[in-house]
Amino acid sequence: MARRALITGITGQDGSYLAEHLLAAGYEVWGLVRGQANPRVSRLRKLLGEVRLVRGDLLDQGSLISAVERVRPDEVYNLGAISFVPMSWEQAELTAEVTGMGVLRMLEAIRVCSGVSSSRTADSSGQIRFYQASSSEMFGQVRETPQNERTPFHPRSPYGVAKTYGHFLTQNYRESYGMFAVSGILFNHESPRRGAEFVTRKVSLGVARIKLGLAGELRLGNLEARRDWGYAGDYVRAMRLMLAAGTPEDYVIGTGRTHTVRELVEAAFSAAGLDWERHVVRDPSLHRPAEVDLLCADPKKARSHLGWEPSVSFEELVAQMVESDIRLLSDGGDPDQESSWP
Ligand code: NDP
Ligand code: GDR
Repeated sequence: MARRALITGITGQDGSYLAEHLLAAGYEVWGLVRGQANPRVSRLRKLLGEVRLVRGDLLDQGSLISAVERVRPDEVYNLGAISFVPMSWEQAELTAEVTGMGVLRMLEAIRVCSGVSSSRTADSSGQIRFYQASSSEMFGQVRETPQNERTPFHPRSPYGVAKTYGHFLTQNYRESYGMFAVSGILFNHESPRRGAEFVTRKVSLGVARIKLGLAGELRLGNLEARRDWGYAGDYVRAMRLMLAAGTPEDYVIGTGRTHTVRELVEAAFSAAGLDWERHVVRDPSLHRPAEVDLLCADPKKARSHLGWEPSVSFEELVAQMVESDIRLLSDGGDPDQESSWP
């Protein structure tokens, strides 16, 4: 019998790559989708016709219980979230509800549907396995680098705080009920399917527009922040490996290399043969109320326990994203309409 996976956040970047990965591995894949007429669902359908859909929302406990009852998954991947950090200051309460409390609702749906009692069960075999999309944003203001599974958290945004709640709650359900519940602490990962609001895609689209004569400048905020950027297709492999492991444990996933936003910009413009200094405008209104200055992963545990390695370098990733966006815009694609996914 094929293993059955339920993915929340299936219409997002990671949801699409994870669904592709699990389908290729022979899984039956279900995605939780919300809203009456979500345009991202048709984009997903075009890319991955075999995915089955079930309606539900992380804000609605009953809908999650119904979804788990209907799908009867072996594995649940909770990728759904408000994931754009600046939005979490504008809609802090909604972020807490979706990104934080959504984890509680999903864990409760699994606990109730699998009949896990309030006392700790000795054996987690045969239970629904749960993956929580935790984030390097939980580290926030770091006092040590690189960051590993034992590095203390000091989140710097309502998003980071909500993720930290979800992270500890996942750990708590594992300890309280013996559930196979794990968190992947993933560092930034990108791709041609990345949302246009995140800096890598904003830059690759900006470069493509300038290259094609559709724009003259690109406005950016803090160029000095450092991130550990990897390729999304590599990171979804790690999610599945965590749920296939013998014991439920949390893992840091990243490349172990860090770059400034300025280096990202230089690499992207030079991939298109352009000089970034002639086009980039610093816009202080894009600075955040509190910044995460430096992130760099120490992924040793994932390497030694799961055999996980990233396969795409920073330079390859940036060049691929720029090339893909030049092609997309040359073909008349409109990334703002979210109509097309490379
Ligand atoms: P995206 O922003 O691309 O996708 C977010 C997904 O969440 C969308 O499918 C969206 O669906 C869904 N969603 C939003 N609100 C709700 C809700 N109320 N109920 C159910 N689903 C909802 O994120 P990514 O794919 O980049 O990231 C996946 C997860 O991993 C997120 O939780 C993110 O916070 C986390 N993460 C991401 C990292 C990265 O670098 N990409 C790094 C570390 C963690 P809809 O189409 O309905 O809006
Ligand atoms: P991040 O990603 O906040 O790390 O969260 P983002 O790409 O938004 O920002 C990265 C860094 O770039 C700086 N920056 C800008 N960012 C954006 N979006 N737009 C700009 O114009 C700009 N100029 C400079 C930011 O200040 C920041 O330092 C992502 C999300 O996917 C989260 O959901 C996830 O948890 C973390 O990665 C790990």
